[in-house]
Amino acid sequence: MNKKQLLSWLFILSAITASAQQPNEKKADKIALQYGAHRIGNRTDAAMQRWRDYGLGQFIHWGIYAIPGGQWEGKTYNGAAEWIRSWSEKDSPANWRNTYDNLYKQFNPTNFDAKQWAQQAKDMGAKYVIFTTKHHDGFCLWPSKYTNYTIKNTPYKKDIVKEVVDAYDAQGIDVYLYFSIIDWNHPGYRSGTPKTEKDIAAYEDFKKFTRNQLIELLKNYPTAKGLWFDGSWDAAWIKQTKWTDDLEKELRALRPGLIIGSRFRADEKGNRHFDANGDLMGDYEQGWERKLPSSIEVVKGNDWDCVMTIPPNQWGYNANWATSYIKTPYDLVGMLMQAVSMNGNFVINFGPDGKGAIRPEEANIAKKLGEWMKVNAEAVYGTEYSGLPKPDYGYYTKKGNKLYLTVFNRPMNGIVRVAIPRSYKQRPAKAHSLADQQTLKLVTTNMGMDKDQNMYYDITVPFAPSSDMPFVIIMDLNGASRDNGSNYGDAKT
Ligand code: FHN
Repeated sequence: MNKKQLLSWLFILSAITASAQQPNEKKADKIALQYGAHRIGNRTDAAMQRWRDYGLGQFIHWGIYAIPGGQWEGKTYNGAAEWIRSWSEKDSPANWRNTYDNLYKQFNPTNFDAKQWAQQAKDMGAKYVIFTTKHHDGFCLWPSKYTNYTIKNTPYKKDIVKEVVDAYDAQGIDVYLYFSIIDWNHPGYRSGTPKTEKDIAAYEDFKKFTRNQLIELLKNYPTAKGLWFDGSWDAAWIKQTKWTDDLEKELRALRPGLIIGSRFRADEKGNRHFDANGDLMGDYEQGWERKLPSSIEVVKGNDWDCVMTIPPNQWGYNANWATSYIKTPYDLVGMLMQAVSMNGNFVINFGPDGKGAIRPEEANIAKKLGEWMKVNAEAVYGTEYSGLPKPDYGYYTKKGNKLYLTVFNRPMNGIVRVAIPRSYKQRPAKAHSLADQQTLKLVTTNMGMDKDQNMYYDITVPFAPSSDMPFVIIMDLNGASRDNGSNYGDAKT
């Protein structure tokens, strides 16, 4: 190697090292914060490792809003169905608020079968479920001691949260309790910062109530693995820096190993998710709602989850799915692999109807996903970012010495060309298909490109696609880290 070649290699190496460091990059000059992140970097304990390995989760939005399902008296609410209580006077049926606030008196989900839900989630391949104990309307699916607006005072009466926790626990699916800070039912709830004495006292009452309910949930459901917070964006809540910080510590002390995302509290500068120093406040980033990061750099090395609706933006049951695009199992597998390929969990939302049934479209999606997961889950559970650039064929995931390529774009000539940067420590030695364990022909290919930074491995995929779903190639990364081509032809310019 001549001096020029050596210098250019050093330059490439330093560029690679710099880009590899980017995900963990933090601001150099930190400001002193009392209520910022409690920890720098990801948690390393067993509970969090378990969370990290889930890959696929289920979200369930269920509550009183499932009764109207986005419409009432022939009128259609033009928003997310679980927000229907906030229907404006101008567009809604007369006396709507009052109607909504009395709907719980008819909540009697006679088709609800927690065991059936849990079985369906298990068959889909979900490793955890996030269940709405209380959404913004304030209605509690557990018999909270601190309000009358609960399941206990409906014709159904029974503790739905307990039924869900027990059924999912029995299936080995971890449960996370969704809890909305916003509570439209509590008289002390305020969105704007309380200013008058009366408002301040009312909000103090609301804070006590919120704390009581959270402690109650952790005590009532001791197997729940974490709390999934929502509705924490109000100015009033953001201002409660010390109080929320203390409460978070109290909840964690009550339940060692408890997992809480980045949506609970704000730092003293009013920052949510990330504090003023850019450090994550919580155990994982909870900002990926109905969106996915475009590259690994964007997630900055943090744990994260993506929660996704099947229609565009409906979480609770909406009777009318006819006019919107409904994501297909293919779409969802694509999103799942995009998430896990960048160290994220992917959580698909279901909105059961007012009687407790999961709609046929969702049941079908769960079934199709389950069929795919049954064959390909090895590429999902416990895998991580491969350290390789994203291939055009689909997504890489990695576990130990195994590199998984989930192929969405099958090449016309049936040869998948895997490009591995020369700087990458491992090399594919063998390949086989996950679906049928068939060995696939793998040859190294010297493309003879000038100053090429990649090495190429051609894998013949002999099978004609047996379905319209993606398939997975597994590569054993035990190959020696040696070059598969000489540089004899490199230009001297
Ligand atoms: O307003 C809610 C919405 O209804 C839904 O619960 C989602 C789920 O992440 N969270 C809020 C919007 O961010």
